Amino acid sequence: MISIVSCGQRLCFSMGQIQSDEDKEVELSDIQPLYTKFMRECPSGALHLHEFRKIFGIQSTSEDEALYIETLFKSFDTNRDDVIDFMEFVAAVHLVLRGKLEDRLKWSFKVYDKDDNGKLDRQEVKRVIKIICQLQRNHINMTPGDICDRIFEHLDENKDGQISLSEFMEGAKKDASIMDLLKLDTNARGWFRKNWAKKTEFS
Ligand SMILES: [Ca+2]
Ligand SMILES: [Ca+2]
Ligand SMILES: [Ca+2]
Repeated sequence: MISIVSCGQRLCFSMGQIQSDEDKEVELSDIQPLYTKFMRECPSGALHLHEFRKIFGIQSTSEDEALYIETLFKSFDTNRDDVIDFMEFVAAVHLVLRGKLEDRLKWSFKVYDKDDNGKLDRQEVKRVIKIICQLQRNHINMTPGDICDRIFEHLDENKDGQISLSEFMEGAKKDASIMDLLKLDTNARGWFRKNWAKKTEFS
C-alpha cells in the first residue's frame, strides 16, 4: 500500500515493503511536472507496460532492454495489478533518484528475486547480471557467470546456495564493486535521468 499525505507545502509518502524508518519527503514542486507528464502520457491514470516503454523512449527491438524495462516495471507495480498508478510512479521515481541506499538495495533485491520467495538463487542473479552486462558492454569485462560466482562467494554467508535479504544487504555494503551491480545504480538511475527526468526537468 502506498499512501500520500499532504502536509503543508510538502508531500510525505511511504512505500509498502521498502518503507524506511523515516517517511520520505518530496517537494511539491517536484511532483507537479511529474504529474503533468504522467497524465499526458496516460490520461487514464494507470500506466501499462507498453506506455511505460514509450515514456522511456524504448522503440528499439533490443530484447535486453525490453526485459530490463519489464523487470523495472514489475518492481514498481507494488500492488501487482499490472499497471503503475501515479502513487506507485512517484514512489518509484523518488526511490530511484533520491532513495536512501538501504531502500534502493531492498528494491533491487526485489528486482533480482523473480519468483518472489525472499531468496535469490543463481539463476535469478545470473538473469539480472546478464541484462546488466549486455546493457553496459563496455564497462564490464567479466562474464555473467564469473560475476555471479563472485557475488555468491561474497554474499552467501551460510553457503546454502541462496542469498537472503540480510546476506544481500550486508554483503553489498562490504564490497564496492559488488554494490555497484547490486544496487542497479548505473542502470535504473541512468534510465530515469536520460529518459524521464530530463524531459520533466526533475533531477
Ligand atoms: Ca499497480
Ligand atoms: Ca527467489
Ligand atoms: Ca545463504
